[in-house]
Amino acid sequence: MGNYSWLLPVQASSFAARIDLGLWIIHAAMILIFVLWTIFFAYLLVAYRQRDGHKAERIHIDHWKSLAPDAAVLFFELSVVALYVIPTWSSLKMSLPDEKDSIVVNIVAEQFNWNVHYPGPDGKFGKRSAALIDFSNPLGIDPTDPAGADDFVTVNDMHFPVGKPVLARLSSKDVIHSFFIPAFRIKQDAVPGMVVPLWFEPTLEGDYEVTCAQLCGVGHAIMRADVKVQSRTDYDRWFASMAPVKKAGPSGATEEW
Ligand SMILES: [Cu+2]
Repeated sequence: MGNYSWLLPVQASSFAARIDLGLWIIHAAMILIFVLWTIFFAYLLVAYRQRDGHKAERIHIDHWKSLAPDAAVLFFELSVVALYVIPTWSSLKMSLPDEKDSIVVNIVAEQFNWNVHYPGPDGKFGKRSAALIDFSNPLGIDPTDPAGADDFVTVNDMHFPVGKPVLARLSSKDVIHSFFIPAFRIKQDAVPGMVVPLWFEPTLEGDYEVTCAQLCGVGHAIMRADVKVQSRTDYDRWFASMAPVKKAGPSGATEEW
């Protein structure tokens, strides 16, 4: 895929550039420190090399002065935490977009798939029950709940419109997984027994990759999904085409998704 090359993946969400800034700050600082230390070591090797008329001697070191480089690094790190990390974390993680203005989905991880539960045209999620889970109903949506009648579930295939926040409630059916879309710079653990909210806003139409970032079993490496960011029109067309085709079985249960 053209979205991935030697450097960072394409920036396809509203906060991708901000996350990348942190990566660049840290890398630039590490390169600077590496270069300065290398020059310093090279200087010591030459200045204190073995040669006639010189012999090793114990010299007095001012301990406070010798701590100056460490103090500079510590000052830099605390500055990054205070000026970049805390403000970024609080603005991206401590508040969520309004449900009214967002695409709201439930994302349920399992060995080794990503299930996405869309609420259907009524915008309401039907009740789910673990007892109702089977191959045709991977999330156990309760067919007797009217709110769930138009819900649909996709497996390893998610679609979102460009320029609108996506609010996802992330959970897991079995073990800990981690929802990771490199192009959006979003990564969040899916923990069994917890529903963890996350959000992102896609800013670039295209096809991107979702992977699992937490070793979760033998199929971890193939636990991936496609995320398609579309224009609003294309998204609406896709959404309308996904309305569940219902056939009442003997139990009245929805048989096809
Ligand atoms: Cu996984």
